[in-house]
Amino acid sequence: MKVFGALLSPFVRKVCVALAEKGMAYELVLSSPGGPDPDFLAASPFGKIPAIKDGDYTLADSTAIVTYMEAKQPSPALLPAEAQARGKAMWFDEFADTIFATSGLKILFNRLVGPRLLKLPYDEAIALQGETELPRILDYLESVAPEQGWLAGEFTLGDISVASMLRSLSYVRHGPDAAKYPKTAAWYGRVTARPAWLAVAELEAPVSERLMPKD
Ligand SMILES: N[C@@H](CCC(=O)N[C@@H](CS)C(=O)NCC(=O)O)C(=O)O
Repeated sequence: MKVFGALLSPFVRKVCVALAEKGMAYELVLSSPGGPDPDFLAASPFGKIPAIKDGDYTLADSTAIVTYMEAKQPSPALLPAEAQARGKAMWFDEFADTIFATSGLKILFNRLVGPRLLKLPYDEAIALQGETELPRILDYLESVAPEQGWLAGEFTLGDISVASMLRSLSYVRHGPDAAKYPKTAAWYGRVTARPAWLAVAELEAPVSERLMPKD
């Protein structure tokens, strides 16, 4: 399976970690939003990352892709069978991809992706706005982060999605803060110690070496 994208993106990292959790082989094809690879554009009708090509089958959107993977290879499950746990897993995935990403990406795009990577117009005022929105989101996360184990009881897509958003924010100095958010930081530590996460982190290492703040 080909995954089009770049590992700085929380959505791309989420798909790669989910594939690694399932032990499914993939090739990461470095792609930026918008193109120009025709295979990527065919897989992602709106030019967003990630997208996949699996044989002749193409699909965009991280949650759609993981849902496809889950049906294709149900074990180990990332979406629980039990109703309440599945509902919570989807909630945390949605929380990460919409509420958290809406604010977090204001910072990531306007401090890193726009100015340093894609050389696109950026606006520090939008980054500052994202920063004012983050505390409510991080306070919520701290209130639901479990003392042990995972966000939805068992380990699910929700853990991967939320941790991946936090990982991307560490590129702009908004990663987990153990002093302020100890339960979140401990849970994040558990997610990022899993072999699947570590395998993707190894792929991401050249990106982090280049772009992570040094102090
Ligand atoms: N809901 C989508 C969001 C994908 C997304 O917005 N990706 C960003 C990169 S982090 C992107 O491609 N942005 C470019 C654009 O919106 O045109 C998913 O989960 O895959």
